[in-house]
Amino acid sequence: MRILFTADWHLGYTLAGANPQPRLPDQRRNIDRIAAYCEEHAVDVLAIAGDVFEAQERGASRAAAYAMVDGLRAPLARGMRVVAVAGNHDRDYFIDTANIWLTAATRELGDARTARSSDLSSSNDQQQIIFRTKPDLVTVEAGGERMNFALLPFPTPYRYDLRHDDSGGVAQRNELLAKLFGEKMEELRKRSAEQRLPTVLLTHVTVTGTTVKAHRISPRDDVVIPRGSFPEFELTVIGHIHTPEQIGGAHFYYVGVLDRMDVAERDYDTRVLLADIGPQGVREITSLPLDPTPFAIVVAETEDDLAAQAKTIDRIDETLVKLVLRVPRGTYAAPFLDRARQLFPRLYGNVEMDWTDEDDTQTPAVEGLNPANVEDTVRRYLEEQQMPEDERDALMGLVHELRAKTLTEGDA
Ligand SMILES: [Mn+2]
Repeated sequence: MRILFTADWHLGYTLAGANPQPRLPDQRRNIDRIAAYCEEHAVDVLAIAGDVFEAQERGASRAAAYAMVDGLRAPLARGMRVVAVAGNHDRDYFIDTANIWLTAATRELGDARTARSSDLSSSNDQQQIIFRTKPDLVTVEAGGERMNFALLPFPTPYRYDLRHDDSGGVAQRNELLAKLFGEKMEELRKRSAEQRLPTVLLTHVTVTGTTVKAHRISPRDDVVIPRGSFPEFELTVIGHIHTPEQIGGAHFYYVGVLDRMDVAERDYDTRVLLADIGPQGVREITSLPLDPTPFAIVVAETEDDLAAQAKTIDRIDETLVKLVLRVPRGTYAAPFLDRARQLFPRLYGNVEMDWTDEDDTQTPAVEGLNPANVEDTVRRYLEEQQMPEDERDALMGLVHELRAKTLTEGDA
């Protein structure tokens, strides 16, 4: 059975700030490439290891789901299945909605297919779109072979039935979640072993031993699972960490992000994994390249600098540019910004000001301030301040509330 693995699509995500840049066209270009791989290699299952959707409001969510179905039209019409787990960015209610939309859209494609040939009716008994927000073991049959997917979404209290008990705080909650995650994983392994089927673990979580931090989540909110607590499945494929990476010698992989999310990921070589799995496990596994969007940081002191740097960027119409202005405090920046917008069609986010008359010895209280993600930035600031834990938790609670309120107003 041939399975194509991918993760961290973040469909519908927009680079926010004063110069917002929607990413759906970049994502769609890479979905099209994935669809072409699926056809070229007659892929039976497309497996997505979490963070499939990240759209902030209804219109963008619908566009994201549509881009997915439309991009995957050919393999879906052929009968390819999609198996996915929810990541930390996937909202449970939206996954349920997406399940319905995708199933309906796929059924329309399928009707044309069944009209052409009737011998596919047995495979129609199985669900074609399998998105899970709760742990589950799913058997998939294709090309006369059967195998299991152990599906473990990113751990949240709701998904892993953790009864809420506020006495312990975030650290204890995460410890409990890690324990429940381990227990679920072992339970699925046992059930699968009884069926004597090869098993792929698909999940979205941080594993100890990775060198890179998870994308836009503070260590306080992240649940970390020790590598040693993973049972040996035939293949383990994980999302959440955006760099493609094999961990250790076993078939244990971070598949990597669909496309570079921001300038911090500008060196990532994006890819998907194509695996052929038989009754004895992995027959073959290969890495296929995606088409990452170029990113650049432009640091300029004068308008002439801007023009000179624009000339050094090859694919200027595609390149997402982060601009840093090195000017004396009080410089009138508007002409710079106008010029920058003309020169760099995909200038994104807020322009960073690096004041040249600033005292060099003064270091920022928190590294990598990100105006596009207020909550995470404030969280990281609070983490670095000396204060009692309960005070920090209370402050963070307020920030969370404020952000939830802003999002609700944004939705309306
Ligand atoms: Mn994630």
